[in-house]
Amino acid sequence: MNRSTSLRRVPVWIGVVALIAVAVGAEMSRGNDIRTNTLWYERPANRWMTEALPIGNGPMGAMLFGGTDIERIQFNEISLWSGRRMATEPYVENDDMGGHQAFGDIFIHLGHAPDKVSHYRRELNIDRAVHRVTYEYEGVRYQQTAFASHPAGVIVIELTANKPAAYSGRVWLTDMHEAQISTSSDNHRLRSEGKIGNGFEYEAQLHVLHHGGKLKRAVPENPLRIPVSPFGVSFEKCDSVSLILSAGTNFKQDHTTEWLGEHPHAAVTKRVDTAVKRGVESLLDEHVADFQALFGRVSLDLGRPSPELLAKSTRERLTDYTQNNVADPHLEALFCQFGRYLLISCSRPGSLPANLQGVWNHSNRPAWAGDYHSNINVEMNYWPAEAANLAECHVPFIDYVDSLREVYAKKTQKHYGEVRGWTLQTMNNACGVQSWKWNPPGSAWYAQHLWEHYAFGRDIDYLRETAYPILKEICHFWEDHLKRRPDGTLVTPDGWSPEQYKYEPEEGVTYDQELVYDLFTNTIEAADALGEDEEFRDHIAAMREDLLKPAIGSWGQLKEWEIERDDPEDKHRHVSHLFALYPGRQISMAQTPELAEACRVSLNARGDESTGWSRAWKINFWARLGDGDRAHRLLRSLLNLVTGTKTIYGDSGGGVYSNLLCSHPPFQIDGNLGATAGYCEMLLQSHAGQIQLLPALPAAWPTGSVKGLCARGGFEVEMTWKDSRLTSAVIHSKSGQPCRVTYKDKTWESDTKADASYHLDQNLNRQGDGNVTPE
Ligand code: FUC
Repeated sequence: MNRSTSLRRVPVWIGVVALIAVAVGAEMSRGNDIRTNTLWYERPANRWMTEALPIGNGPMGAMLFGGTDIERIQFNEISLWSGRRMATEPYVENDDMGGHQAFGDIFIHLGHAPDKVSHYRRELNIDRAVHRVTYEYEGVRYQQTAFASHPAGVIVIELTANKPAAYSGRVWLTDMHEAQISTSSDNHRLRSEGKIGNGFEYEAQLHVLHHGGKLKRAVPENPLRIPVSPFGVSFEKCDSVSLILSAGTNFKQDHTTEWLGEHPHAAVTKRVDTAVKRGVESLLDEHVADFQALFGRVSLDLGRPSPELLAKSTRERLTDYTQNNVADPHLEALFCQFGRYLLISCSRPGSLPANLQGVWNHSNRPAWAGDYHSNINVEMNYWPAEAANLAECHVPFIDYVDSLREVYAKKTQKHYGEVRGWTLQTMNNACGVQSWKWNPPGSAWYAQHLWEHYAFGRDIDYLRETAYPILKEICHFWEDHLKRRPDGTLVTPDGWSPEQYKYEPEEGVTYDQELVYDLFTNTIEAADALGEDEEFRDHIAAMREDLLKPAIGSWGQLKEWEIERDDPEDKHRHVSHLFALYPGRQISMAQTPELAEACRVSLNARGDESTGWSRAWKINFWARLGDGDRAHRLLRSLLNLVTGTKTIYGDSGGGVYSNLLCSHPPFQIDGNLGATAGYCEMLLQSHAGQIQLLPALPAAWPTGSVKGLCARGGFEVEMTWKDSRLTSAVIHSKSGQPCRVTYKDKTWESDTKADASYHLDQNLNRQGDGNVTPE
């Protein structure tokens, strides 16, 4: 499936920004520049989940430990799934969805005893997506550089030293499913090739390059005290050693082939061969340019850190922040950008979308199967995609939805009887198998993402060819499934407010009603944009009128159910009835202030502390309520340093690990990505027919600047502020849509000119001659 039409055209000026970013990145990488977005630590990682650092190129991810005695690089491929594959012909009912699988590890035995190592530093520079380990051992300065290249499709690890012949050691490749591991006759390449019971074939190849010294087959003796294949490669007295890894499966995103494609051998071989010929330096240059073309679009400055803070490792800064209540807006900005880093690293066009752990997974039985969870989690993964200027990273999710329509339609008909369209269950694998509870408005939630990709990007061909047909078929489901009461009201018949176990399915649950409303609104606007399908559009608009609407309950709360069951003591992590506030737009401060106030009452009752993702959602809610300080309080509560990895559903354990990965617990990436969306909502909103500048700026960020955030209608925004007041703004219009900009009580209306930038001062007066700067 080629979605190239859905990729937005990148205006020249973004390219220029990217080039500047490349130059600044190169400058910054030399020192400890405060502009650098870097996570760093004084010790190697001991634990995968809480300490190791992630790199990824979309389909492949790796977690790096930075060991000096034994280095471990654990890796994944997004399509390696156990469980069944769903097909339509013949259609067989099945709910064995298996789980996302771990792939393998690279172990490098270097033998540099930790107690003799000095000047150790392990860092992940997220401006460049490069992981680096440096240290001294017995008078030699060692350096490991690792990155995951999207264009080359490989992971590269380079070991260098400041003295010749410094490297002697061994490399092993392991596999999590007992594949055969072979070593090529020239000892340069290790290869694992296996098959999972469900028919998925997979392969990894690891090429070992060296300068100086020699390579030979490692003897079966294993100093690692961990199970590895009998053969590895040993290197002796090398000046440098580089490892090039690629992996793949025969997964194909096509149910008509039962999700199976070609054996990955040829593609993996080609990627590794090509990368070996290119060499590490050229691969690194290409990787940094590719990564920065996405990452460099947004810069965020929330305040300069003191030299004392800068001298501290990320773990120490988090400890100060969590335990000593130290203000650290620079760390907060880093956490925002870390979400963008993660999304770029695990969600690139051409492969599966980010699952519960993105792509990083060290277990064959990950929590909740590492699945695509439809009642909040996979959607939250994609909340920042458009607003944080990563529209391309949204494409894997859109392709995934597209790939499942037909299989989901079959199952929907089995379950609901004579209905058109489709919806889905809560737990989902990559190949159409679903399990656990039905989530009737789940497909409407997916449809919101298809709409948002258009709303921000304004690619009318994408809307016509990809998004609209899907929106329409999901509307068909609701046309057939909604129940009309004698008084004319339309209600969803069998709803469940996730995951409130106490109640049986019932009519008119707020979560369902709001999602159907959102679907209808998006479909109406889509038909208007296309100028087509008037009759259907009007029919949907009439149905939307009749939908049961959100209502206010006896204690001022937004009612979660039609029957008043809301308990002010209920601290449930799901806050599904506030969908209409965020990410929906049925409720807003500007248009429905009373309902917005009811959301505030509900949120106060629910409380702040919960699982990681729940805290992230609440940042977005408070931002939409225009309460920057409360949103910031939630951000602080999410940036809570924790270590526990056992599953907890309640209010303890939610936060982040020292590697900044979000803790549900355990690790779940939705909280990282949902938080990044939250920052966007604090700084810029565009859901209510206008662009609001700094709608929820907290007192904790009195001075700052942001560049590159996106607004619906095809806009990019740059702002500076000082003493908690806007000082300047540049609105860049890509598509020439009219726009209304607001800041506090001021408003400004734009012309309709594509590819134009409008420079505004703090009073929203245009600055400069002629006011419009065409590109
Ligand atoms: C939902 C949540 C859980 C968890 C799971 C993956 O079911 O209720 O907290 O995040 O998804």
